[in-house]
Amino acid sequence: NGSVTDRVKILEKIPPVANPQATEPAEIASNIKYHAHYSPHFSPYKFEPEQAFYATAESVRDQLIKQWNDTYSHYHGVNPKQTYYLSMEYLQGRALTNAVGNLDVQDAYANALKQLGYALEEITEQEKDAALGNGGLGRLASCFLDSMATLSLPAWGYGLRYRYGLFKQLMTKTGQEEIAEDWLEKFSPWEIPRHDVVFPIRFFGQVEVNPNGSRKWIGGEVIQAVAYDVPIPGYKTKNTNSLRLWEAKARAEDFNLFEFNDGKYESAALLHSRAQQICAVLYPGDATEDGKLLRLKQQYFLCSASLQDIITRFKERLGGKDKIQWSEFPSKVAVQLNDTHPTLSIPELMRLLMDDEDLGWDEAWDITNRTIAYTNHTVLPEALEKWSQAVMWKLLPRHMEIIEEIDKRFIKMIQSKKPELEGKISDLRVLDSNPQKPVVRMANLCVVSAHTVNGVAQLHSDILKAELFSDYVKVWPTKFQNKTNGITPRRWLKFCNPELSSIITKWLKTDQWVNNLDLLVNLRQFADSSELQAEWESAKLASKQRLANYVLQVTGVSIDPNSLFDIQIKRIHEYKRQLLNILGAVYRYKKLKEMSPEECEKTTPRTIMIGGKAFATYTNAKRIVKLVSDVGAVVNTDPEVNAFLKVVFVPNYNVSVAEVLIPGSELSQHISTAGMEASGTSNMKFALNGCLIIGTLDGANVEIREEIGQDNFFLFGATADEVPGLRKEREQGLFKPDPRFEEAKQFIKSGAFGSYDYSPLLDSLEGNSGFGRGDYFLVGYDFPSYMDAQARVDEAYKDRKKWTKMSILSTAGSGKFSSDRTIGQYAKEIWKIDECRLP
Ligand code: T68
Repeated sequence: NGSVTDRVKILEKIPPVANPQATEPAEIASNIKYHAHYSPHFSPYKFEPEQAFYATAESVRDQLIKQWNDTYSHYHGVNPKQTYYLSMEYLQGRALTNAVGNLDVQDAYANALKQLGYALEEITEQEKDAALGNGGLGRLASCFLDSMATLSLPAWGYGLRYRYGLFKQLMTKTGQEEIAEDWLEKFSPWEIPRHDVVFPIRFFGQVEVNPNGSRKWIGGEVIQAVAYDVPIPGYKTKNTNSLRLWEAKARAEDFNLFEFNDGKYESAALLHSRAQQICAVLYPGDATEDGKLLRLKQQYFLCSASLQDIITRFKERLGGKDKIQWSEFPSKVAVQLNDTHPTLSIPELMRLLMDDEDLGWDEAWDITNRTIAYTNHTVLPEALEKWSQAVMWKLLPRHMEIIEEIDKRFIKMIQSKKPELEGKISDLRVLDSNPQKPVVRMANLCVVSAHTVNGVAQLHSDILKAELFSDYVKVWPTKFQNKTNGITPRRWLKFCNPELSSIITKWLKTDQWVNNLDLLVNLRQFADSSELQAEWESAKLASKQRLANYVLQVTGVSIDPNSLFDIQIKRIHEYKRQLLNILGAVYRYKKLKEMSPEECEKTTPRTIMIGGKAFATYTNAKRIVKLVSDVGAVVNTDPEVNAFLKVVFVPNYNVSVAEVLIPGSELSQHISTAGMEASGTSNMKFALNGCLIIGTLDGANVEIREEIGQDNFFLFGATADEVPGLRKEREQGLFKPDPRFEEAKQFIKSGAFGSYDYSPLLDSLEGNSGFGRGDYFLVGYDFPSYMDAQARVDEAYKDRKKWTKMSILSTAGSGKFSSDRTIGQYAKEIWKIDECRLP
């Protein structure tokens, strides 16, 4: 890497040429130079890494735009049934590595950048993560987009273009602090504004009844939804799909010039500032009434804009037939709701069909039902969305009329067809008319209206059928399905772990595994080969070294790549039990302190890393973050134990941090209370990268263990069917805690990790937690079996040959967890769509 003047000199020698089809390094370098000069976002002649990143990204985008246009016109011509994936969240992470990888121009780009004085990695590091999501649900949506494009499926994502995505987590003396993450600070090179794709969105107002009985929603305030397309390239296909993100904008005529000239600047621009609020932040705090209203506006904004767009395209593709066959709509359109957040699509589609297209109720209902499917991602009662009827009447009066009618007709249907469920009606209804707080239950609205409802792992889907939705199963026995989650092997193995990927390709003698992940089973036959094991271990060591460098850079803590790298990364939540992990670490630390130096030498040295964000208003989660970092501060500076234990809180966990952590992991923790984690997806990423799992029989852990073999999985803890009984026993005071559990808690209480008041956290583990649900997550009950499993881990790690074999078998058994498999099943079993591959 030369100096600035060197780079300018190099740059001078390269002619700027815009060529979206460039594949040769020299042509690509010219294309990059073209953008550095003629897409003038920066002052000319600056070609620092940042400018080089934007110019490189724009040159990649040229190619994406070409493929996107070709794909769009292909779909337009063939007019196949198309899926629309509606999600309030996408966790796309960085796009450059993925785009050049999927376009298969990685080497050419590396070479072109070399000519310009840069290494590709240096440039990709410049990109900010697009973090338009919270956690697993958002990342799942992004993996699905990758698989839909890779399978050449006519399928688009719809979402919101948040100005500020998920907050940036700063670690300070008091724990987590949130600051706004400005992913659009400069601009995003990946989005293409479509100023011609604009739809009006109404809020508030009233319902007008016409003399013929038809109804129309009028008045209120109207803002505009403008489309921004993010191209989604598939791997080994030219199909490039779209993630269409909506931005809210007020109309020019709503800017009150008269008032502005009169000095009333704020009221003059009132609608403009209200429009801006809609896409300002991902998941605005909804503790206040205004916050709730804003969140509801966001949801409706996504649903209405997307459905208007879908209907417009449906009409366009009918190719000038003067009579629209609405009954054909469900054979051209499948809409998938990612959780209940886009539920308003249901009454919105009904409204558009009835009020704008003059269809009758029965026809509109039939179309809506045959179009919409719903995915559930949680059984936690507090996470099931409920909206106040009062707020809904105010914001969406026509939709409330429609929801009331859906509710009324559902009750009637049950009374006539399933009279035995009469007593259950009040639980099954869409409206909860409890006079204290009348609400709309969004999950019920989805189940009643959608043609298919699915869970995200087998155990979760079974629980939905047996518990949460059991009575609906009696009404619609075939409505419920399972679609076990998956992850894209492109981002989560090929691109983030190139060392391991090449080894796999070498041993399988093909790189076909990248889009046929089942081929990984063929690694099993080599699991005992000492040659493969040596290569495997050296790839792991390289990734561990990279991870150690990263940890040093962001925390200042130096960790030993020869210690066992043990990682738990996910949102901080009590049910995910980071507290169990840290209590285990505390116990380990205390025992090390009691050991002689010789005894310490016999232990397995460990580096425990925990990362994740706590929701800003979730105080107990924030206390957990604080406890982890306090334990780290003591342990990491204690010379007696330093060589045997380190505890690191990895700050600001996000997609690109995961891409460094996962390849370098050897053990990962997926230790939720059984029955509470719907699936988990990082468990799949870790297993795929040859990391062993310590975990409960929860979510997709169950299926991972089946696939990779029970001997390769460190299992512990109560099972989902035992949990309710154990909670009861706990309430009745029948629980006898393990002395190790008491000792760990006592050690924290003694002030060993500082004087911060952890009592609310520790008290939550007692019978009298104040919530009336002492140790609801059963940390105390599972602690002894967790510690026993950890002891098995320590033993297993001492036998390196055996450990490496287990690691190989983890990767070999991960084929099922490709999101290509998941999306293939959605396409066939729910959406009924076929591949529509660009020739
Ligand atoms: C997760 N859910 C599940 N919710 O917890 C996880 N955002 O088990 C599963 O693997 C994953 O979904 C994918 O299926 C979430 O991530 C959210 O992020 C959420 C919840 C409410 C509102 C907004």
